[in-house]
Amino acid sequence: MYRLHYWPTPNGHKVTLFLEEMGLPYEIVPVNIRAGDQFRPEFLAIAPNNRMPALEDLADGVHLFESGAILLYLADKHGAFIAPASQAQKRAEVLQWLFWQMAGLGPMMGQANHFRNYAPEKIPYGIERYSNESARLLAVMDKRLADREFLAGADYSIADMAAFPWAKLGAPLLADTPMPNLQRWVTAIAERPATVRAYAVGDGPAFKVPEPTEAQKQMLFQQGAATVRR
Ligand SMILES: N[C@@H](CCC(=O)N[C@@H](CS)C(=O)NCC(=O)O)C(=O)O
Repeated sequence: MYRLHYWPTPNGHKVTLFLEEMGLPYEIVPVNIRAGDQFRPEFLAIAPNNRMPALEDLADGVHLFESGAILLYLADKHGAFIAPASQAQKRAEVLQWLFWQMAGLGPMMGQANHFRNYAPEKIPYGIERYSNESARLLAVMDKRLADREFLAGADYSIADMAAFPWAKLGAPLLADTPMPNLQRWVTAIAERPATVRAYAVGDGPAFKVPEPTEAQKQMLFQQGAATVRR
């Protein structure tokens, strides 16, 4: 049994994608990041970075944060969606694209979204810098997917689960750059029954909250060292 500390953002969806693919039992603890749930002491005890998702493996007494680490933990534990260490190259294909997503696509698209939609002033340099870098990363994916079904090869893997929730939001950044391979991949993953179930979890009533207020935006977007030390 797993306990998933979750809010329906791209990083949250990554974990429900895995749990639903495997049909694993889990309960959800909503972490309403607009209401400040990420600062609750019981959440910080397992997620000191005050970011969700975090996972508790109740059967084995393990807890961890960071969506990529969670995917890797689950994949290794269940022997699914990643090759074992004995198949070194196949495993490396998954790991490199998982880390590429965690260090590149996710952070860059996150900043592009921030500068385009939430920054109090429209700063053209910031918008262009992060939009261009996100589009570049999506083009890397499009090229990679030209001659293979999934990022790591023929098999759906945790690298795809990490990249999908971000890549499916990429259209606004790709206005005049058609990416047919990426689009084919997004459509194929979106149509998987487990993906439909995973996203349905995030549509539940617990997650229906109004647009963030100005005070909530400040709490989310003006964090610094003092936020951690208070
Ligand atoms: N690298 C982290 C990023 C997690 C992250 O940024 N979570 C955001 C929502 S997508 C969050 O919890 N934000 C709360 C806050 O900014 O205070 C991961 O992949 O788990």
